[in-house]
Amino acid sequence: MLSLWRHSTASCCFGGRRSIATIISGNQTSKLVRERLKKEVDEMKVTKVVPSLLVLQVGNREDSNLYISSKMKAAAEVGIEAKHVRLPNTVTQDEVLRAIAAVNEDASVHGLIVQLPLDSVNRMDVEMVTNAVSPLKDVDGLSCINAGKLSRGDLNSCFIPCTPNGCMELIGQTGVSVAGKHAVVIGRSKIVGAPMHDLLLWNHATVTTCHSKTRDIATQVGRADIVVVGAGRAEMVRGDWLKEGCVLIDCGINYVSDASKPSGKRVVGDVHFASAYQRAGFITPVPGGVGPMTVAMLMQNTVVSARRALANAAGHCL
Ligand code: NAP
Ligand code: LUD
Repeated sequence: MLSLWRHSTASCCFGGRRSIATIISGNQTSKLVRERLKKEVDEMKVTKVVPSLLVLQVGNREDSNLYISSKMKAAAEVGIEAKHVRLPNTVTQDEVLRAIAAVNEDASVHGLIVQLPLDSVNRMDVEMVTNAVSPLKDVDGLSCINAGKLSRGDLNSCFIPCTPNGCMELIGQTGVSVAGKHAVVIGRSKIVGAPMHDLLLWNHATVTTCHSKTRDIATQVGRADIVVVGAGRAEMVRGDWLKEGCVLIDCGINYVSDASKPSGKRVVGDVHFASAYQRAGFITPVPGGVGPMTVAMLMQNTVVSARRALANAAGHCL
């Protein structure tokens, strides 16, 4: 449990309440993952295979640029060869599909992701674009083949989406076992909520998934031993919703205006940190929580993909 921080500030015991939460650091946990992967990539060098990743971006969104640059930096650190291809926002869907098909055919690339959202002036069918990525290179785990395997509990033969996979790593850091626990997921998107539900379920939690039509979310959350939030609503989950001592994982990345910052904005999660910190047993911060784990898990999936490609090539030579 190297990456847990017990803050030394005075703990709160008003009215017999327990003390403040332990912070689960994604910055520290992701660093450990990157160090482990670097060793694995170094060991692969004898095989002359260097894991390689291609990140395809459509348009030029500022947030996507930031996330992609973190991915490029992590890849360089681990020893993964990474390429960032940016197509202009005037590109057509056919051109995007052709670019994907070309990478699918290129045996030197082990991982391909299409950064979302697609920032294009033309109509794009996102489902068609994500499904065009070969399931064997789909290191984001967003194609329906990988998502289908995950939903059936076939966890060892699919790529698991990076954000939920990172959340599971962070939950693992707490030492709290998932099996038999009641977990609540807020959100049902293809990239966060739905795969998070599947992962918790197949790790034997009893899972309730909430969404925008769920009535009385606070009551649902109050029953949970483990809460994962991916709603995209700044500071929505309040401390007084929580069961005392729960594990609280905040995927939210929301930019709110803040005149005291040079940029005029700051990033907050989907959890009201100050109140949740008084009640949860473990909590992830934003920034420095789930975000860096998303990047680390992408590196892990890319290394796994390269290893599978190598094993396949060896099989063909026999
Ligand atoms: P999304 O596609 O907009 O999905 C949001 C989900 O939350 C939907 O299922 C929606 O319900 C539900 N929801 C929205 N408002 C709600 C409310 N008031 N109560 C209950 N449920 C509500 O967003 P996403 O891509 O999953 O991302 C969610 C958040 O995570 C965003 O802040 C995003 O920036 C962040 N994110 C972070 C990472 C990371 O690495 N840290 C990665 C991906 C996303 P409906 O289905 O009914 O619409
Ligand atoms: N699309 C992602 N779209 C957006 N935060 C990310 C992300 C790093 N195909 C596809 O990379 O996995 C994806 N695959 N996503 N995201 C969000 C989502 C995608 C979000 C945050 C971070 C990747 C990150 O490193 C830092 C942190 O939380 O500490 C910095 C946050 C900040 O803005 O300061």
